[in-house]
Amino acid sequence: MSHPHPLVILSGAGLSAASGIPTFRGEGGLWEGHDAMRLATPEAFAADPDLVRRFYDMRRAVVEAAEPNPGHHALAALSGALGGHGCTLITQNVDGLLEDAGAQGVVAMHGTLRRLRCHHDATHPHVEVTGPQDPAAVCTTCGGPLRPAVVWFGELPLHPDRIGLAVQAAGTFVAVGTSGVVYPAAGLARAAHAAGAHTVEINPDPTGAPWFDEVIAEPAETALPRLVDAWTADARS
Ligand code: BJW
Repeated sequence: MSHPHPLVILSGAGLSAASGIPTFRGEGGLWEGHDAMRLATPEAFAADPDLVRRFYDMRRAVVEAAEPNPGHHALAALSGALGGHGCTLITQNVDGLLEDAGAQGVVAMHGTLRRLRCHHDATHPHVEVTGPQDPAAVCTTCGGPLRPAVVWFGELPLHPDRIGLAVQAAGTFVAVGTSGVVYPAAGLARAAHAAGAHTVEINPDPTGAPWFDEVIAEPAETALPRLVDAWTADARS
């Protein structure tokens, strides 16, 4: 089936599941064993920075040991084949595995585990981090505490203008590996559908949301390599 261009792909934790990175919700998910409100809010960090730092140190260790899977590689190939005008990769994931696979211009709306930012002011210089965060390191501008440069509950996701423009212009919008629970990311497929895009969900446990025109009930790592072949063939024809 032909898919109108440009393509906009929104990925979630399911994309990285085959790389050994746990998803958030459902059986074995991160939020099953951890209380999100005690770990993933600015208030939680202010109340117990050591607890939050340890949680993200553990997450960073998992990510640093992980490799991109065929789903990441397929999306990287798609962005290479279609370019920035033909394809926008938006991800909620903070693991950087799309970039590791070679994808260019990834819009990481929930930030990254690979940098730290000032807790008081996100515009102060960010710092790259590997391994555990040094608890003694502080913001070079104001001396404030450093925290993972991820977007917590109650904070504004990044790049809203770029995302809004891409969604409004999408010919095809694909949501892959996301439960559609967390807003504003969860509203993007519906907005794309309302703006006239063909909407596709890829998820072995589909959400059942009525705004998807096509549902592919299959893991990202098997579905994406096949679909990307078809989407890039569309572009070549
Ligand atoms: C596979 C697979 C395979 C498995 N292949 N698939 C009430 C109503 C509406 C909104 C709100 C509300 N109350 C509060 C809000 C706002 C809140 C929100 O949405 N809360 C909901 C929980 C209700 N949102 C926010 O706070 C956001 N900011 C905001 O709204 O700003 C405006 C505002 C500001 C101030 C006041 C009020 C409003 C920010 C959200 C930030 C989310 N942050 C996190 C943590 C990031 C850092 C970290 O990693 O620790 O982002 S939470 C977590 O969830 C993470 C993810 O990016 C995000 C989404 O999860 P995702 O990716 O969908 O993963 P899962 O686990 O949920 O699903 C995985 C899926 O994969 C499943 O469906 C599987 O079936 C599938 N799968 N294997 C393909 N192999």
